[in-house]
Amino acid sequence: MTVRGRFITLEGLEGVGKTTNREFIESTLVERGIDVLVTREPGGTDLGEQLRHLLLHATAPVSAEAELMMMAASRKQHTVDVIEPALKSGQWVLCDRYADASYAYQGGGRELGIDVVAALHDLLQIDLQPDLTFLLDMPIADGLNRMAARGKPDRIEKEALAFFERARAAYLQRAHAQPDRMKIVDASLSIEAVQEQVRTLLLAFLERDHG
Ligand code: T5A
Repeated sequence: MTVRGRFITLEGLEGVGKTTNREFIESTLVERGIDVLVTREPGGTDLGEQLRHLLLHATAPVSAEAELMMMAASRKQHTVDVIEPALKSGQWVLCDRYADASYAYQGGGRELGIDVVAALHDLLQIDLQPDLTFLLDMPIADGLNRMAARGKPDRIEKEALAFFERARAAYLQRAHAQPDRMKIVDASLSIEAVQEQVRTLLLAFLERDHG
C-alpha cells in the first residue's frame, strides 16, 4: 500500500524569505530521498496562475470578498488537480502559502473575519490541513524594505502598514492556536540563522513522522 505523502506549507508576510527557505527545505528533503513536489498559491495550476496574475496586477478595483473568492478558486483547483493526487501517490508537497494566508490576509488584513473565510472553505470543501507549517515572522517594515529593494510593488504589497499589522496578528493568533502544526520562525535573523531554525524544526518533524 502506498503511504500518503506529507503536506508542508510556508507562510508569512511579504519579504520574510519564503522562497529562500522553500529551496532550502526542498533540498533538505531531497537529500533524505524524499520525492517532493514544490508549488505555490495563488497559482499551481493554469487557472491558478491566471488568477494569480489578476490578483497581483488587476488595475480595476477588487473587493475584499472578490479577492477571497479568487484565492479560494485557485486553492480548490490546486488542491483537487495537484496537491491531493500528489499526496495520494506518496509524493510530499511543499507549498508556498495555502489556506492560512486567506485567514491572515482576507480574514485579518481585509477584516472579513475568520468565520467568513472558514465558511467559504467549508462550502467549497477545502478541508486539507498541512502536516507542518513554517510561519516566518519578522517586523513588517523590514520585510517590506527587503521587497522594495527588489522593485515595483504588486497590488497587495501597496497596502498600508495597518493592513499588514492585522494580517500578521491573524497569522500569529493562528499559530498560537495550533502550535503542533504551525511553527513560528524568527525571520529577522541572517539567512543562515533562519535556515538553522527551519532545519531543526524540519528534522524534529521527520523524526516524529518516521518515529
Ligand atoms: N495572498 C496569498 C492572499 O492575500 N491570500 C491568500 O490566500 C494567498 C495564498 C502572493 C500575495 O498573495 C497574497 C499574499 C501575497 O501578498 P507571493 O509572491 O506569494 O504573493 O508572496 P510574497 O510574500 O510577495 O513572496 P515573495 O517571494 O515576494 O517573498 P518571500 O518569498 O517571502 O521572500 P524571498 O525569499 O523572495 O526574499 C525576499 C528578499 O529578501 C532576501 C532574499 O534574498 C530576497 O532578496 N532575504 C533575506 N535577506 C536578509 N536576511 C534574510 N534572512 C533573508 N531572507 C531572504
